[in-house]
Amino acid sequence: MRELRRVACITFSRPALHAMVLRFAARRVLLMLAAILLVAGCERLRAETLPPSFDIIARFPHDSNAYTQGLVFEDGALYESTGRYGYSDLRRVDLRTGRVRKSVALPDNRFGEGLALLDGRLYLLTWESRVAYVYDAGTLAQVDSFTYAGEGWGLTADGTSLIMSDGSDSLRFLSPKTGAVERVLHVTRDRSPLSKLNELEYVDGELLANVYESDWLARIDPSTGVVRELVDLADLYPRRKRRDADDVMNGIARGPVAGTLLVTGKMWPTLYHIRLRTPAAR
Ligand SMILES: [Ca+2]
Repeated sequence: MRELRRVACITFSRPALHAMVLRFAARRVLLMLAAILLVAGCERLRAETLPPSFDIIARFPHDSNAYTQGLVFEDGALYESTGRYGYSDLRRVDLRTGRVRKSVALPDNRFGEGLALLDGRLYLLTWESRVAYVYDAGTLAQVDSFTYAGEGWGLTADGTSLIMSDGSDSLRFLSPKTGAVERVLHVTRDRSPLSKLNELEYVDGELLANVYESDWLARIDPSTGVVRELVDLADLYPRRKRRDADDVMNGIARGPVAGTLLVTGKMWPTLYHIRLRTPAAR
């Protein structure tokens, strides 16, 4: 008992107490570091073992001088709009060979942007010029135009309205006749705005969007704006293989087979025919 009492009454000098506190703090830091490394290792392992989010069905040649802004495929015809001042155009392309069958140049002071096809007419945006050109899809002859506010980035159509992105989280639904705004859809992911929405494609009741400067493809509910899934397409054309001239991923079109897509990037040498491994596609 006397021994126990003595142990219970042990007192520490101040330097010894400081040393103990430091040792205790150092141990906690080491434990936290170990936990962080363990979690990071698990995340890496999980990323390495995740199945790819898509299957590549085919690869087609793509004009590596095409600064792809809009991509549309319908009834066997591939339409593409390209950007940059002095180089912008609208073109009809042979899917298999990548050859440009017919093209219409935009004025040198117009920077081509998104492209949509609705009721036999092609609609093409011009970034900051606030004018949309309307073409006959058969002849590529310009038949009309209208103006819009702000910037024009991506464009698609849901069968009734044009849907336009402007680099923000907002998508504007426009009247194809007048360009008037019918409604604005705010896109969110985990209740936060998802901005930098770029090229668009409306497929099977869903909006698909490239997210500028990323390899993500956002699957958006067109009625609520909620992102159902962000599909990572980074492995489609791995960054380590991209040439200096290759710019960002951009360009989505419905594919020639149901449930498939055609995707590419600005100045990319290849256009990919893919099928997403999403729940909706399974
Ligand atoms: Ca498109």
